[in-house]
Amino acid sequence: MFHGDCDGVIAAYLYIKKYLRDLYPSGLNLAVTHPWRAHADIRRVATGGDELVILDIALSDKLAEALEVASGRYKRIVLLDHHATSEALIHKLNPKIRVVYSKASSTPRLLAQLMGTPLNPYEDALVEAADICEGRPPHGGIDASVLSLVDSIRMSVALNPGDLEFMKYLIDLMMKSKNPSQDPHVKARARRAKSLLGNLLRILSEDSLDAGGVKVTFLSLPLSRAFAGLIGVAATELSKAYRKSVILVREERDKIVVTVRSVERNALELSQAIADSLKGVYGGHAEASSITVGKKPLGEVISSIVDIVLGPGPGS
Ligand SMILES: [Mn+2]
Repeated sequence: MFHGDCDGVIAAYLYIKKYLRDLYPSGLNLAVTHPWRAHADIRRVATGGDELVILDIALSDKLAEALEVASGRYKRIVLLDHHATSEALIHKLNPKIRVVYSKASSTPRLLAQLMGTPLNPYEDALVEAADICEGRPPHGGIDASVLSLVDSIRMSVALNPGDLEFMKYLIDLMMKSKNPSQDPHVKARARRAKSLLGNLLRILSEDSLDAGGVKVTFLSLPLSRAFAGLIGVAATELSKAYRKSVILVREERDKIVVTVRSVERNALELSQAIADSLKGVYGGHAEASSITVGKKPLGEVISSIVDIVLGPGPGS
């Protein structure tokens, strides 16, 4: 089970290639998930077997509980993750669960460190791409082919991050050492995602407000549904375009999700303050994080966030 994003799908490929090659494809049950629903997906699809592997999913109390229940159904459970917020929760896991954790730039990077053997150039390009997808700035001499990998994998996945069939398609391309950025199906999906992203960025900037050097923007329920998978990428792009931190608040059916992108690497501090004030749960990295809050009016959440960003004003 892996995270339905760029570094999640690359991590799935690398893990399978190095540790589960003999079982691929028919001996494996692949599942794609997201941090906010991983606990529910584990209950639903992790019905038992030899080994359960969870890749690139930030730990939460709910996930720890779901893994506790699942531990009775598997001989072995392995969790590999690089999210900063996971560290404090590792002690809550059943000691039978093997945890591979380090604050690496991406989960594929963590895997590369774990394997200890040098990567071949194909794998190396994918690990580099995963790092960039996770926000590490590309270094000066970076190969253009790595950047096209970033673009095509990130965008094609974002078009529908819950699409397991497409994730399997991508993993299969990588298992055959084919270049995803040259694949017609991947290219077509990436193109569609880019045109949607352009529309989304326009909507987000039109509706944004500036609060103490931070861009605060929002999406109502219908828009947040229409652009579902692209919201994280859009927040990152918006932050790059304005060279400012971005807080994107969106309404979902039964909750409010706040996405934070920080240029000052203080996303976790901001997220903690927002989560404390609105009684939510947060997770992520110094550059990118998110908070999930129970359903309340969008306007109310936005004004609380503006208050937090602006801090105590004069006379208060
Ligand atoms: Mn990820």
